[in-house]
Amino acid sequence: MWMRGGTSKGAYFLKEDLPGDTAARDAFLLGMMGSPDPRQIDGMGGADPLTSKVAVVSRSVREGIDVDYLFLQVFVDKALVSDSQNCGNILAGIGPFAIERGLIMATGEETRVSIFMENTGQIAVATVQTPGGVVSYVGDARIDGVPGSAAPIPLAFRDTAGSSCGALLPSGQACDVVNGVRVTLIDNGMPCVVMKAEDVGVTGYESREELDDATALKTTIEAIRLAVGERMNLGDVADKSVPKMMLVAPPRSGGAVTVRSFIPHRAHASIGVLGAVSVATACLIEGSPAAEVASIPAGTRKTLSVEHPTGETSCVIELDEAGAVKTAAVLRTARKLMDGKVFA
Ligand code: NQM
Repeated sequence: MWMRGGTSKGAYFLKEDLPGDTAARDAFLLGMMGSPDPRQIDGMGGADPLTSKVAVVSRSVREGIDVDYLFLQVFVDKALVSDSQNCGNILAGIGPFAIERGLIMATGEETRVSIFMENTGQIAVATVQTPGGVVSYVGDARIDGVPGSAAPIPLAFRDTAGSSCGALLPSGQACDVVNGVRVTLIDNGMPCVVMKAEDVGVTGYESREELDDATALKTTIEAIRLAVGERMNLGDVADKSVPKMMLVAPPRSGGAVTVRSFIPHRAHASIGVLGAVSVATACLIEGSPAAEVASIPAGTRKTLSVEHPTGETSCVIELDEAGAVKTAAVLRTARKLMDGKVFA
């Protein structure tokens, strides 16, 4: 099934429909998307990392969990399929897909789907609109980066700290200096390197196109990315889609912070879901470069609006008494686009 999940788009498969052998599976997915090729002309991919994504879904045998979800990033211009990250946008389509495929039954007007994210071993709970026991994609929820409106799919995350890096702050510090730039190495669901845009010579208000054309900037931040892989417990990250590079600046539209993200080589049209949660978390850490530019609302349950090139993503973050993040939630939508047979 081809679906839009949040601001991403990709193929959703039942696990049993794909080759069990990883090499055979990856060869099939590369052929299906038309990779490697910057235009993906001989496949289904949209010549953009955000539209070259795959979800592999199966019924879960884990206690209290409905389905298992493995996310795979099919690189556009490299013969590479990576399971090194989650995707919170594609996650938005998992609940509807699981219900459509009969992996779980709708339970009423709304169906809560608990999802084990295999990439990092964490759990997300999606609430899907199911009036009359059938998935509804129609509704009034709007998310920036997607035209029009659709049925709301709130996603709630728990225990995302250290999802891939083993700790929220894998270096143990709020601020590290890498190649002369002050950064926060952080993972609250997505490994990210958060730095002030001005520290790498940009404003943080550039468009996606301007950033994609900024060759010198890309060279600077890629050097930082390669330098921090080991420090983030990610090993050699040359062929990995993480960590994401996040350039922050003061908010301009009443939000908490402005971000321009690289995922990791192309600029994001908006921001990833768990990327947004990780940046919002960085804003709450005393001594971090992000905290210096952010405007933080009061209270232990905060809505942090993360401004990005095409609008904003609101993260609802709940803190415990010690000030640590307890839960994070983000509103997404999804839409079924096509159901059929795809060829590699
Ligand atoms: O951060 C893009 C996206 C993502 C990932 C990326 C995502 C997340 O926008 O959870 O959603 O960072 O590669 O789909």
